[in-house]
Amino acid sequence: MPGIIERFRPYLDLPLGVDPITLSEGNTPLISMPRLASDLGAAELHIKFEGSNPTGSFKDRGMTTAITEAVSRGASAVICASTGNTAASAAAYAARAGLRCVVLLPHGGVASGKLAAAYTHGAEVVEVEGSFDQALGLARRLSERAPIGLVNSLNPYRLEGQKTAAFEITEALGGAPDWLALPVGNAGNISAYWMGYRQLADLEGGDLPHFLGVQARGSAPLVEGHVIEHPETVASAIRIGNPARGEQALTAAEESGGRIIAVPDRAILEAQRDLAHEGLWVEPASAAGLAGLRSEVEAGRLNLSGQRVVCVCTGHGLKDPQVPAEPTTLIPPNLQALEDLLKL
Ligand code: AN7
Repeated sequence: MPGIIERFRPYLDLPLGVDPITLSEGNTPLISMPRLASDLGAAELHIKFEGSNPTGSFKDRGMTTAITEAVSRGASAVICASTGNTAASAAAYAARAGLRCVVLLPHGGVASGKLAAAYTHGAEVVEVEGSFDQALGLARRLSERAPIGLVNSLNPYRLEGQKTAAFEITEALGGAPDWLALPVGNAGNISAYWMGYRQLADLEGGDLPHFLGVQARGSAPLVEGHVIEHPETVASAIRIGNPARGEQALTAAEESGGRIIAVPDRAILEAQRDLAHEGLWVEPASAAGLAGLRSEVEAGRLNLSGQRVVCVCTGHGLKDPQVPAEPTTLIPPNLQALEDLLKL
């Protein structure tokens, strides 16, 4: 399968004539969720399941473009700060390209599967005694002084790749959805989606979706209107207090006729469980979009009647398997014990 660069090359602002560094990212499923749609009072709800990208998150779309561009400039090393998914993706694509990769992680703040991925792909993993925002500050400053390319979403080529998810959704639905809900952390992704939809509307006409960007309540700088020094949330991927593309995200939400809101962790975990009970295991941050839709509908601020809704689930649950201990039952290896237990 071709990756997103080959599929969407004419629509991407990328240096010409370089071979893509790709892991066949993109082309992720759009999964219909009729029961959850009806709970929301919506005509249709589809999940864009970005967890089925090669490293388990949407970051791969932006990393194929960022690493390809870095290679085209002759870079030999890249760096990023990360709450985990960017690190895993950068490590994988840098490995593919034969580049040195350094990842800066907030100490103790990264899910186990993401940390393991970064190590396994051969990145140099550095933990910073501080927040993601502080780690990003370091990565940014180093990249300005030393020959090492920054592959966080401050890098415009990241957004070039990530906007292709908007193209795929429009392709699959035959048009833009009415509402698009997604989590917001460093705010690159919502900015990229808006670039994608705007580009399509300019080229082909058609409607633009309204955006519902969702932050976790303890990490909601774009809702509170100021930097959060010590962001807190169970959704570690979006534990970000000073989003690099915050202004752009607010503009995108406003221009789309939508908004950015915050939801409590409890709502995020409920949405994660409900998606899992529909067969889709996403990481906590990825459930924020659904949690946000529910909270707006319940509060009477959003009427989805007759509406086609897409919710972007950004990362796979397998990378963040920290779930509250579910009771399991231990039995001796005999049929009677199993029948007694299951009451069959
Ligand atoms: C699953 O990996 O910032 O608003 O360093 O991993 O574009 O930041 C991850 C962010 C949503 C938020 N869902 O996207 C990182 C990082 C998942 C994520 C987001 C992230 P942005």
